[in-house]
Amino acid sequence: MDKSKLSVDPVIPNLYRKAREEGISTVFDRYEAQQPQCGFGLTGLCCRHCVQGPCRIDPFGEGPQAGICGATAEVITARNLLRQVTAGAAAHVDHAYDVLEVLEQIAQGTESYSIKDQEKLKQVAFTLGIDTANKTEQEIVEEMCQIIYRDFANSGATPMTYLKANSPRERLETWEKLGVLPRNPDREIREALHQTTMGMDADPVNLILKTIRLGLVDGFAGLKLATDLQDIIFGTPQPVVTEANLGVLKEDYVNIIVHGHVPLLSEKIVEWSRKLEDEAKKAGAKGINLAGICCTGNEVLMRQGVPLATNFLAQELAIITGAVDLMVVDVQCIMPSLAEIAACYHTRLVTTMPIVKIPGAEHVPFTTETADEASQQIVRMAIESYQKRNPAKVYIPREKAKVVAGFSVEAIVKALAKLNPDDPLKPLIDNIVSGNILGVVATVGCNNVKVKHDWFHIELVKELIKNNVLVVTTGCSAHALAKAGLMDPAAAEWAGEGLRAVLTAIGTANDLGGPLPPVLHMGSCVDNSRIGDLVIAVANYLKVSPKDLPIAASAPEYQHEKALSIGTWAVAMGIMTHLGVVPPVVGSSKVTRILTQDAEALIGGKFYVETDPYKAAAGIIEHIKAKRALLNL
Ligand code: NFS
Ligand code: SF4
Repeated sequence: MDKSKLSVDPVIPNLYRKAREEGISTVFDRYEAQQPQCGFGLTGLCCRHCVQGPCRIDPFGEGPQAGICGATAEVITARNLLRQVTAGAAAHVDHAYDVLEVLEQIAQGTESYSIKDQEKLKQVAFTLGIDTANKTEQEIVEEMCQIIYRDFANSGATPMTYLKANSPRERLETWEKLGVLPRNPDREIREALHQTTMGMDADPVNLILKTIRLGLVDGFAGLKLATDLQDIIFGTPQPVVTEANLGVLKEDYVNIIVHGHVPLLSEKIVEWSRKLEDEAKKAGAKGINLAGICCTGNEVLMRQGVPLATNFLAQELAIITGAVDLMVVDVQCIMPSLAEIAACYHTRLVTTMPIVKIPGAEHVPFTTETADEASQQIVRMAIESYQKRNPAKVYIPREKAKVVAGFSVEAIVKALAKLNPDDPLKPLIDNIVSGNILGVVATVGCNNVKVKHDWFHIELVKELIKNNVLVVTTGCSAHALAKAGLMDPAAAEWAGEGLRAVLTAIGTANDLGGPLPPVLHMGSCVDNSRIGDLVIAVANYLKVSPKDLPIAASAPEYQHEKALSIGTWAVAMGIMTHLGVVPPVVGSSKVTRILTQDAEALIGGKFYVETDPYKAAAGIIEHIKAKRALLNL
């Protein structure tokens, strides 16, 4: 494959060539081997929901227009989308539930974890209506767990407490009117799977409304719940300075990479890498160097300043440096190919979760009870592995970028408070009103091998900031922008004049000796809930609905089902959500029209599909300007 077409990340071509020379195939080669990909699948027109199938609908109208059971294009595409969004929501809810169990174990006295952020605990307790006066920390945690567990045990029609407690009234009314308020999240996931089996729902509108409901399940029982509880246990992020790209690997250190999503594991690896530093020195290394990939990388970057190795699409190339002594993974976005590639080097690949085992990897079971022992064992395995590293196979790229990250809502408010201690949101709002900030866009989501790696993220964001749009970001989008230097305060130079002035004013007021970066890293994909919180705070301040704000979201290179469920939640929040990759629904013009047009009148948000970054930027800016006009700005 032509190296120049793979990525805009400067480290990729050399590593890709190294892989080829060593006879290793990567995601790029496997993608090529899959060409041409099936047109029925690409457009969502293939159904395998029963064993009479697979059935396919001819998009050109010449062949069959219904599956064997009679399901039409609109039924099949809507049903497939609902299944994907349900799977995405299930992944996030399962993640949040794991953290909830640990919170409960803290109340029961486990020594593996503790409460780091009492402030956040009180804030979440307050939101849930818990009276914290005269209660011990343990009592507050117990009560909080009970309330949240009740959502998961609820057998009636009552909507989820966690959603109700965290949503603006106008949104709740809209969702109620549409009949999309979720009840018990587990029940919603179960029902959606039922609803999409053979011989069930054949009404595309009803299927799409259920999809929106599952988006809300994701947003509140997944994203918001996970972020809140993780902040309580591990602390709410505050600004950190670190670095990004494979240049963060170090030749004479034990290099450990954490990859996956849930900080329960990665935080422990950080802790034990620091504690076992001396053992690494005894083994001849200068110390232990930790770096992250994917969203668990974001979690430890935001809270611990751990540097970022790379994002989703380059996870294999990290191993191809030959300098990774051990890669430890938990859940989600882990390519099964890693085991085969690690076997070509001294790299040890370690799985830790009962639901993620990869033949060829070593498995070290990780539970709350074994968290400390397992983490020590894994760090020691890395130290052993370091001694087997083959210098002849090592190539560490030089490239890395400076990153200022850690922008939780709390951190943003704290920075703004330096400008106006009594009314911290006012400077932000004033600058939006004056037009210094034209609007705010969240770029989120993955890499997708169908798009030149990182290219869409970077080009889109450069266009936006040039036009005075403030960009907040999470996930692998944040990684792309970090590696491209957009989280270095020096990148404020690329921002338009108005935005640059605001970034400089905030930076100066906070004694940063320069501006804030034009792109604010708000965390992992579950931390999209932070963006939701910020949107709600600004909307409440202005006494409008989130749907009225001059904002948008974009998933330029998304691939995962989780990205589809997050996008659906954003649309349900009233936010126009751009997709840079065509979603597999275009086989039905009706379903496409509902999602990209009709949705706006119903719920305030809609999907906007555009595969050219410059046109997408223009479309987003046009949307922001239209929203400003409606607010008389
Ligand atoms: Ni989000 Fe994060 Fe990356 Fe996509 Fe995967 S790591 S949870 S799904 S690929 S952004
Ligand atoms: Fe075909 Fe209907 Fe079965 Fe789907 S559910 S595979 S369309 S017969």
